[in-house]
Amino acid sequence: MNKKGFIFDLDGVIVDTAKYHFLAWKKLANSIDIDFNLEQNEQLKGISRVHSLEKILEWGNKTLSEDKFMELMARKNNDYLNYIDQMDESEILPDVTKILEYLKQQNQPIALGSASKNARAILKRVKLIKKFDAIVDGNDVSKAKPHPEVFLNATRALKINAKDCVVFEDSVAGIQAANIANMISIGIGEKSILKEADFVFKDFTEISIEFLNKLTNVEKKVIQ
Ligand code: B16
Ligand code: MG
Repeated sequence: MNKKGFIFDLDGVIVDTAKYHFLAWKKLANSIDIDFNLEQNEQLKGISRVHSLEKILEWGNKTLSEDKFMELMARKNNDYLNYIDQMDESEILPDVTKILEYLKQQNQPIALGSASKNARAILKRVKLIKKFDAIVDGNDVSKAKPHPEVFLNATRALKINAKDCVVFEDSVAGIQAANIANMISIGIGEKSILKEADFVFKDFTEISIEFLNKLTNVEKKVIQ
């Protein structure tokens, strides 16, 4: 079996933390008289914390001083951390552990490529941190997805060429980042949303061992 780099996004792929981001952003937005709904939360998936608050302020037609902006970001994150503190292994999405264990058993390098600055804390809470050979998160990058920086850093950490990497992502921006980096992009979610992905699965229960084996033998350009 050829060596590939398997790169996983975190939120929406390994765990569903979007619901906690939603609760924390809603509380924050409402506290400054801005409405915030689930549809807007969808648009924040894969987007950094700074860009998320910028978008919320834009939706609410508000501008803030830099100090206030930083204070609100810290407040949101504190709330979010309270939710994370309650997380455990039961929050790992279906069949994620099975897939990680299979790849590990096959000695395939595994990395995390997430926009979240809380990625390490979350992986520790759900006890998956040891499964990753490299972790690249929001603390390690300056350019947000769809810029491929996060995934390119992961390939460097794994010492695998970008063209030999596979990315699992739930956000449109993340799929675009993988495609720009010429990596095989696998969407986790809805086909109608993740149109640009090379493959889309509803979740990991739909991904077979045969499919993973096939991935290790092909490059992006030849895969159909
Ligand atoms: P934090 P991912 C992203 O994680 C989330 O999808 C996005 O909603 C969030 O704003 C971003 O992380 C930053 O998170 O506030 O924890 O630094 O999907 O790239 O794993
Ligand atoms: Mg995500």
